[in-house]
Amino acid sequence: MDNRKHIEVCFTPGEYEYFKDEYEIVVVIDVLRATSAICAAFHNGIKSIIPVSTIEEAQEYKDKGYLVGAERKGQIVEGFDFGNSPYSYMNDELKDKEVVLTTTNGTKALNIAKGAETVVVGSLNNLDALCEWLVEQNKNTLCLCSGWQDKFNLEDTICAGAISEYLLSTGQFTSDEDSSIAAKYLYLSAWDRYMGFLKASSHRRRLKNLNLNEDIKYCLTPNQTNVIPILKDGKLVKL
Ligand code: 3SL
Repeated sequence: MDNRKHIEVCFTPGEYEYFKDEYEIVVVIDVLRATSAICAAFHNGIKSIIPVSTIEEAQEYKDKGYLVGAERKGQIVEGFDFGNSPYSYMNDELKDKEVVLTTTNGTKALNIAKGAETVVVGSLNNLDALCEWLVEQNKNTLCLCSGWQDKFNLEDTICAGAISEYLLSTGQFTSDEDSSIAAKYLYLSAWDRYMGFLKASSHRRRLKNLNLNEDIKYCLTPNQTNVIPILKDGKLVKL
């Protein structure tokens, strides 16, 4: 009997319904930039983040006096406190604070996954720490890529492929889905040159046009932190 656990990849939130219910752990990935910013926030001592899907929900929290980050199409939404840059969260004033965050795709994916037994946040920035923890858990695991407006994107898929490759290399895990195999091969083509490989990717172009090159470099640099944000009762906290 094959006792190995599954590590699989779902390319977009729109496909999640075909995968859900089979996995104990869901890793939500939005490399550019939501899950990288969330990891940066916890690395810098934030207490918790409430991810919300819509600007309306974010506004309700703002009206109640919360600090609220809001991003749409790469830009800070007018009237909110900050957006989605990892650098916005490297700020001592946010230490031990609870903030609310809404982003185009990342917080939407987190909310779609929230019915899963365990939901954690993945990025290239916390890659090794996350993979070591997933191996210890030894549970069926799904990487949910946030994509861009329900379309496939390269950077989240490459990160999912990196996680898959690490877990498969232990011999404890197996992958069946073609999406998982494709993610692994994309990662193997890109692992030593993320910036170059992603040069033509749609979201890298979008962010470059907004002069967000430093954010891109930060988000594509692996293993800058050991934090693993986890969803508990609708809030992200540090594991
Ligand atoms: O889609 C998202 O959640 C964001 O990360 C997009 S952006 O990088 O802020 O443009």
